Amino acid sequence: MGDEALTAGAAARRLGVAVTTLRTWHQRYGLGPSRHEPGHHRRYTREDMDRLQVMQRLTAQGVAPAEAAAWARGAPSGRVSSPDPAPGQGGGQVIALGQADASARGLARAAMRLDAPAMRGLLGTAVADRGVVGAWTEVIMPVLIGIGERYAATGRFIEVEHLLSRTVTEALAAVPVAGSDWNGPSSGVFGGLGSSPLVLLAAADEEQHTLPLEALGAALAEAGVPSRLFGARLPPEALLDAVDRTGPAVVVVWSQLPATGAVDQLTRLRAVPRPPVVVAAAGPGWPPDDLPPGVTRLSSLPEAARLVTTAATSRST
Ligand code: B12
Repeated sequence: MGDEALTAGAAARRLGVAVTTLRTWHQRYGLGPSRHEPGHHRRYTREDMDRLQVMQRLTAQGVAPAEAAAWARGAPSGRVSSPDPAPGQGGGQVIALGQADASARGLARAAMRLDAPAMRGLLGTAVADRGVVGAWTEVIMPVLIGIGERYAATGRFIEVEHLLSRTVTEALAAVPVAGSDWNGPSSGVFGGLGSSPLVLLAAADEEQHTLPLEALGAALAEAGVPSRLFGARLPPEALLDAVDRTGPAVVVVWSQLPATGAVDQLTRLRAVPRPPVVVAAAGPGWPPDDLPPGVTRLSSLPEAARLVTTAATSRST
């Protein structure tokens, strides 16, 4: 943090707690901001943040707030010792995030504490402030990749991954379709562009990873483009039936793992009587340089949102 001093909002984001929690800690336990510049609200210095981190960690471990505050007040440099974490609390565990920004760090901390309300708050703020693409690439993706690495290194924290995934799903599903009474990417209600969504988003056969597709559905919703988002592991026959019944302009199939990236799923989509204008393969599970003719590869969320919006909008006009 250097000499930088933080407002209450910035301090709360960095810690992954609500601003009201910081106020309570200030008023009841004396853990307030100490830097004062005339004409400005007080700011949290690095030493204040060290104390707050101790407070946050101990309260998350079940230590009573007054006791936690006493430990925290004895922590001027962040090198303070603290009581052992309560059994099962995983105290002191962190997700390594490299250069990720403060909101991503706050989300990672809230995820490791299994604090779903704090995660919801941070995700809601990130989507509102940065839009879906910004929230996904700057805040959500770094934390997902970090927790994936943590899992690979330790075989642990599957519970963190599941709760984080669940809250990300909730935040993305809550994005309404702009300019429409259609209810968002996971809704089946028709409306918006024409009478039925022209975009179909599906996970490949046996593929359980769906969050990037959910991000795409939310980014499209934000751009006013409704989509039908199927959940995990859509069998290829069911996908063909859905295409046959709804005649979409665009079908995006997500494969995260090479084991689910069999390209015949894509070939068959091109061979239906009324093929979609765009059949797209998205995700790292597809072969790197061997897609069937006529299949478009999508490599990032901004690219996918742009291309799908263009294809769906030109078909609807
Ligand atoms: C969340 C998660 C889960 C959740 C998924 C929940 C859900 N609703 O999606 C659950 C718990 C279900 C799960 C299950 C499993 N998982 Co998992 N999971 C993850 C995690 C943490 C995030 C997945 C994700 O959303 N990635 C998307 C972004 C964040 O990452 P990315 O794909 O690398 O992003 C690149 C591109 O895809 C692109 N991109 C990013 N976003 C978007 C969006 C669009 C639209 C586009 C076009 C591109 C794009 O940009 C990035 C840079 O190139 C990853 C870690 C990781 N690094 O991905 C592990 C990970 C993918 N899982 C892994 C594993 C091993 C599994 C399981 C096999 C575990 C098990 N033993 O059961 C099962 C898979 C079962 C199956 N058949 O699918 C491994 C895969 C290793 C490998 N390469 O083979 C990973 C990498 C974790 C790890 N490091 O070990 N998982």
